[in-house]
Amino acid sequence: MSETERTFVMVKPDGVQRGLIGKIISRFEERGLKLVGAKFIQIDQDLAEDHYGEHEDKPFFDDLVEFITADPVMAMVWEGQDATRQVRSMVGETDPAESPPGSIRGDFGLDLGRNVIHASDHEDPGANEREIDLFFDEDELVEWERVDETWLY
Ligand code: RTP
Ligand code: MG
Repeated sequence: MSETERTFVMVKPDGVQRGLIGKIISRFEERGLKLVGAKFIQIDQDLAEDHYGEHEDKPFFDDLVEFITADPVMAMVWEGQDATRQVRSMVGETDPAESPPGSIRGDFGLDLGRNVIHASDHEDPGANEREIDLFFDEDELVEWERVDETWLY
């Protein structure tokens, strides 16, 4: 059995404005992942620049920061077996046009710059923990047991 881990997920401002928070949360719940942290916030400039720091030299960086700070986001931590990889496979590719139907970006997105959701990169070791630390204090994360866990694992 793979390791249980936590991953960081965020419904971006376009997903919030389009009323997709509930649908997106339902997908992760139904998959069997466990919500252990959530906050509805508006990201400020500093947090945006930290979060997307890996892209600071890219031509799209300023637009990306402007977009992610423009309106509220729903920031969450989800826990489960191999959660980072599982969530990324549910999210799809960076470009919705390359994302298969059935994935979140493939079902809800059309445009690269309006791709509805962020999730920690499973190919970047430690990205999940780094992003969780950036957005959440330890005491904002809740340890609990889902009643169906015995039947998931
Ligand atoms: P995210 O970090 O937002 O979850 O997206 P991702 O891992 O799939 O993609 P990443 O490479 O980390 O890029 C971050 C966001 O920047 C925008 N982007 N624009 N114009 C471009 O070529 C370009 N490339 C990336 C996308 O909105 C992407 O989600
Ligand atoms: Mg990324």
